Amino acid sequence: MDYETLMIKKALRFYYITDEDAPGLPPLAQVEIAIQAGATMVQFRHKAFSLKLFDEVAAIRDLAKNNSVPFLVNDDILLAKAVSADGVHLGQTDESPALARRILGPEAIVGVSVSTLKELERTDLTSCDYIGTGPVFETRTKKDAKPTCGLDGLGAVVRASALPVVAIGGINAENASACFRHGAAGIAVISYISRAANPLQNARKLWGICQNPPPNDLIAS
Ligand code: 3NM
Repeated sequence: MDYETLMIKKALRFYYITDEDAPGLPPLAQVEIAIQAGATMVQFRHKAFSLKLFDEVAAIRDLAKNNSVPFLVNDDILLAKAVSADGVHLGQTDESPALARRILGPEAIVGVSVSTLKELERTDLTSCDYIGTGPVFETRTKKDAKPTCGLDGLGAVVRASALPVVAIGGINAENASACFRHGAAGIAVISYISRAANPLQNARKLWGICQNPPPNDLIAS
């Protein structure tokens, strides 16, 4: 495995994504908690972003950078560029990873969402560093989430893809280990932290698993 892939896999291990709707816990405070617990990558996600929120994004970027945690922006390549993010995460209906690569440059981290093997087939991965696959489990955080793919769906994408895969959707301390056993390089989490009664406690539980994840059963089988 080349050095770059190793670094990406390490960053994907415990990936926190911000929640614009978490009652009483704004995104910056969420990220503080996630990083305090050990988050290895942070993504700013806001479905109704406007430039009024630019200072908030910049503060989250600074917090991540000061802690040497890669910082990505969801969907918006120009915002990623404007805030000097380390990269962008794109959905299937966003601009292409190739355009993100052209705008953000060779060092940027570019991720893409792939829910099914069919989507994997039609996605040009040449400009991508990693894949996000989900929802693995039921989620109430993403309004337009696709049907769950389950652990088998996750494993199928892992087997068919040369890129590292981060599992997303409904992930918590009870099911995170299974995602690693099905070959995920990491877990991406929102509400198990952002909407928890005790966000730091939940984040620490996840880090406990991510720090020393179980081996990938797919390699053995
Ligand atoms: N993307 P939670 S599921 C942002 O399937 C997102 O691509 C998904 O939130 C996908 O951890 C999801 O609260 C929401 O379930 C994840």
